Amino acid sequence: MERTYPLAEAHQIDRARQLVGSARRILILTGAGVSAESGVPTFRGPDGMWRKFRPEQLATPEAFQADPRLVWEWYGWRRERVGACRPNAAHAAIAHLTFRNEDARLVTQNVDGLHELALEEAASEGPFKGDSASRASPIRLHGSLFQTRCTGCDHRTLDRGPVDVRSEASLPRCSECAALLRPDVVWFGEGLDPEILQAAMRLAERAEVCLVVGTSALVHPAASLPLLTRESGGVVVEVNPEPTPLTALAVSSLRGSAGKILPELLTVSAEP
Ligand code: BJW
Ligand code: ZN
Repeated sequence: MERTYPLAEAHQIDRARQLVGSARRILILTGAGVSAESGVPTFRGPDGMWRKFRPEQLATPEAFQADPRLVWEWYGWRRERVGACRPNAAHAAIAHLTFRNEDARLVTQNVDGLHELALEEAASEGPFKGDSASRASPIRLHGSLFQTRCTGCDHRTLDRGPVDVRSEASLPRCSECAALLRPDVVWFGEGLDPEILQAAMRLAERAEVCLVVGTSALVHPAASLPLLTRESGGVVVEVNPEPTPLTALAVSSLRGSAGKILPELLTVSAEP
């Protein structure tokens, strides 16, 4: 069922447009909400439950150790569901901004690959035709749904295929050492890749504006990045239909859906 959201006040959008439009160094931090209008369920929203499990029960190394078949079944289901989704107007608006301004950088918590697809679409058509999508590649804090990592030798492989979860013996195995493969994502209690986190923290510290889109801002260290921007003298602008722990910190909090607000916020009248 389609949800309706309150509309952000026009004057709030104007103010935020001014802030974002006059900044050069911009960090865009996204969460699951940016993909909600593409049909990807958020983690903590009404569709966030898979069977009777909360994500916190499945996205942990302990859950994988106890029942790898169950965890792979969840990831296989998500791969299939996300694989059928397309980027929405919010992904496109962000892709266009990062192509226009090389100091506007995207840091995402999402593992769905939709930002990358939007960049590819922008590079294959429209005003940014011919640009290399990798020029504006997002920093992925929590990994990818479409990559596996070996539990034995750490070997990583791109994998968009279905997962055979009939038994533990049929689960994906490493081509190098035959150990069990796992989704190459960051689970609760696992450290983020230190280089990736460092890069995101540096961007947060030097950003004039940190634009936070579609995250409940409950999961750290991602949710701490906008604090770094604030502490370094920058401002935080939030886009979310619901208030979050970051709302109090934000100079402007736009209540509404990312697919509606981001094109209004980020699109300039004449693109190069
Ligand atoms: C819309 C919309 C529309 C709807 N438009 N918006 C500091 C304080 C407290 C705790 C900690 C702390 N530091 C670390 C911790 C512990 C833990 C943590 O944060 N726990 C909290 C829950 C309390 N963090 C960790 O464990 C992290 N690791 C770590 O810090 O390690 C330290 C260490 C160092 C060295 C060695 C060992 C350890 C790792 C966190 C990993 C999170 N992983 C997951 C799963 C990824 C894989 C997968 O996808 O399966 O990442 S959990 C899940 O949550 C996923 C998401 O990326 C992440 C954030 O969720 P997100 O994106 O915010 O989604 P939702 O659903 O929560 O929110 C959606 C929002 O969209 C809502 O607000 C809606 O309103 C909005 N929305 N429709 C715009 N149309
Ligand atoms: Zn291996």
